[in-house]
Amino acid sequence: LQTEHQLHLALERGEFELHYQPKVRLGSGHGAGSLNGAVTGFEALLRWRHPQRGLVAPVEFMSILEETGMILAVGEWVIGEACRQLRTWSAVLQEVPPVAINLSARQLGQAGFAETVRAIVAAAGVDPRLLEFELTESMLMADPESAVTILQCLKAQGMRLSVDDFGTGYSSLAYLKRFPLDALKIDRTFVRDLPADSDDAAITKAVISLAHSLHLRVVAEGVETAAHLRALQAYGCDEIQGYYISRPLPAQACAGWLTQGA
Ligand code: G
Ligand code: G
Ligand code: MN
Ligand code: NA
Repeated sequence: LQTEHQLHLALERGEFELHYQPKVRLGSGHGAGSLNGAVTGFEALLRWRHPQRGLVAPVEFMSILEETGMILAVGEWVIGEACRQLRTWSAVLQEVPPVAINLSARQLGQAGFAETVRAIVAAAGVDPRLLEFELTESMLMADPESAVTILQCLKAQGMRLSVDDFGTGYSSLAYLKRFPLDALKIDRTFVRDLPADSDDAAITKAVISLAHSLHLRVVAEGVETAAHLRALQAYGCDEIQGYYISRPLPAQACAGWLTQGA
């Protein structure tokens, strides 16, 4: 496959890069104007800097990485790169917010994944508490017993764990309780039509209530308008992420968020 070969070359040639999208705290007193002071972390998002095509988004290549198993090598690069970035930020800042990394099912199912992560993070000399992993419900529920074991290993190393796209898959509440989670991320499909859509409003409030009952933080994704922000604030959502706050940014462009944040 032409593209598979190209992706191998991309990894060898260092054409992958991470962009970072801030998440911000949604305290009751905050207006949109003061959000820079409330960064709680960044989500790392993979991009391919193609010499001719420019910046290529994961929708164009993630399925190939997953089908071919290349996601294991690229995923290790992502963890290492996030650690290098954390080191860079730690050198110039007193307080560095954690970076969240998306995982694929193949990575979670890989034998020795937790040990691989431990080795990468130790080699980079990064505090494991500065790393968070985002997992989808389908990844967790495919083999929940082994997911519990792997998540416990990652948690024991100090990493944070969150469920991505929450509400779009099938989670067993019994397992939600057993996974050592820190946060649920409400999928952006539930946020898009807030506050007008009363079903989405009901679902969002229910997820926030469920999360808080389980002592988890709630992050709403896909916040694109002031109306989204205000609705989520009224429902008691803890954190928000989305284009209204910031697009995913190249590392060098995060400075404004870092210096005023944490
Ligand atoms: O960045 P963007 O919104 O285009 O991402 C599209 C999808 O690709 C999202 O589902 C996101 O979780 C996924 N994705 C982005 N970066 C990574 C990554 O480093 N690893 C994995 N496994 N998925 C990623
Ligand atoms: O599946 P996951 O939640 O990891 O996907 C993250 C994706 O969502 C990234 O590709 C990111 O670029 C995208 N994204 C981030 N904020 C917004 C937003 O406000 N609106 C939309 N439509 N997409 C967003
Ligand atoms: Mn994500
Ligand atoms: Na998501």
